Amino acid sequence: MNFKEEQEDRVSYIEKVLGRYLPKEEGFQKTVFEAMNYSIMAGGKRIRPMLMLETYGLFEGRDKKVIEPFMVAIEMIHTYSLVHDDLPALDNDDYRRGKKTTHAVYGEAMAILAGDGLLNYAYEIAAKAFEFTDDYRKVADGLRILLNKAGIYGMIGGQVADIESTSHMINKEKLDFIYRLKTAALIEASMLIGATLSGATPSEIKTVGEIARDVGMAFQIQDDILDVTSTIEVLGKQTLSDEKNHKTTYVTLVGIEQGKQDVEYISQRALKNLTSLNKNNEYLNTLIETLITREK
Ligand code: GRG
Repeated sequence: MNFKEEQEDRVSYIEKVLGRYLPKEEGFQKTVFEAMNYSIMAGGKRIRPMLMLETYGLFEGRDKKVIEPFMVAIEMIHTYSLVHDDLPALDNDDYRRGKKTTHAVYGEAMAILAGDGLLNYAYEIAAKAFEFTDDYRKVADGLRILLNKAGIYGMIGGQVADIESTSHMINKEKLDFIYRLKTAALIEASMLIGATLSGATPSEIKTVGEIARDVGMAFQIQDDILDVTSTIEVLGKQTLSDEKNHKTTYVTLVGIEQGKQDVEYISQRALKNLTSLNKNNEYLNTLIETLITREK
């Protein structure tokens, strides 16, 4: 199998696992279940659960039953952040993952609730990992990482600084802070949970954290580049969204060419760090490489 086929294989496995944990669309709260399921099954690259699973495998984590609830949880938290980010009060976007955004289909109130629902349900599902192992300590550590990186010292904190930085220029230091929190934090959570649940040593976990931070930073810079160079057809969401929302981005600060070079440099640093772990996961290596030139 080539890399693309292996990737499709993994995406279809992840979507099968997601499917097993989705709420049934029934009862008086049926509409919010529909909106949650619409948002999460709308597509997406599934990078976060994929990085989690690959990092778990990197350290010989074998029992998929334990990692699966966390994979579902991270994708649900990521999806909630997109649903809320697209709301009229935030970026006010109509397309996401090639489909109408959740608020465009279900209305603003239901989209807010669907986001809230995904966030809370994610934690309920992650806690199910306790049912699949006697090693409660590892699951508790995984939960602590998930809660922290999604919260005010992670993704939400980054989003706060991001919102307060619209309509005026900010410096590189503040932009780095925003990207580290609003985007890299969930990628860090993904890889750190994979490493923690598989029993990696503290020093290995530290290195994984550094790799993940680099992958997350490069991912957000590439996101900025694609916002000005891509099209809605390829990206599945509106382009020039940052300009519309008067945001300082990596591209406005350093330009497209320097941005591309930085994506390459930061990703190569991550790959070097990955090699230093002396573990072998060819797929993870190639995945990080392909993110450098990703087109969507
Ligand atoms: C609570 C009102 C309220 C808002 C919260 C926390 C938050 C909104 C937003 C998080 C910030 C955010 C959306 C960062 C963008 C990260 C990013 C690059 C997303 C795109 O990820 P991909 O490309 O998306 O992996 P797919 O669709 O492939 O899953």
